[in-house]
Amino acid sequence: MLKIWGRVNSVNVKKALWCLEELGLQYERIDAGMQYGVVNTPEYRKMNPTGLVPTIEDDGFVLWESHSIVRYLSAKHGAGTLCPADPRARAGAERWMDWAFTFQGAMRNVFWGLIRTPPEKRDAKAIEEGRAKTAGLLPILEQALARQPYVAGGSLTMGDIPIGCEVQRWMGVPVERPPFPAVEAWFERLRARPAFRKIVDIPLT
Ligand SMILES: N[C@@H](CCC(=O)N[C@@H](CS)C(=O)NCC(=O)O)C(=O)O
Repeated sequence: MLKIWGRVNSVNVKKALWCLEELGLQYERIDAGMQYGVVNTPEYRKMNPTGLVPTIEDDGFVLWESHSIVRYLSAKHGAGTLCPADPRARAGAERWMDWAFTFQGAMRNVFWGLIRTPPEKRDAKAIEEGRAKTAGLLPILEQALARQPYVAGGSLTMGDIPIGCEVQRWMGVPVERPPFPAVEAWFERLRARPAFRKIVDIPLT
């Protein structure tokens, strides 16, 4: 059975888990990272020299980097669905996967500041800068989703997975959010999916 290492509150682990669930695959998850450790053991470092999560092992094939894992699983088990068959449609989906790391970078101080830092230690300036930067990126996603229900077209693809996980954090942090109706409608479509509710849309910790 496929194995995945990573704690459930990691945004990057969520991407791989959501993909596994969408594809209906069986897997064994092993807690790793932060309070669980594991990532600094020689055995883990041999699999993943970055010491980060997630990592998967699929019948002897080891892979790390969450977006590469989502690409791999989608190509192997979701060809024509999560992984579009047409090269241009596939590239369109992958473009949003790459852009999700831009979004993650903007959100980093907002998430860490408000969710993982005690109030007395928060850097309000860094949080506000991150909030403004994230709000400044959202019109790009809004324009795409005003044209079509999912980032790469009419149905859910791997392109929605990383950015869906990142936007869940944006929707969950206590900040002022300018209205983005198409993004909000897309987020509700994601929320209607059992796999998204089970893996991604859980309280932020
Ligand atoms: N680009 C990598 C980044 C992985 C990463 O930064 N993972 C974080 C969790 S989201 C991590 O391992 N943090 C340290 C830890 O949990 O111990 C990926 O997408 O897989």
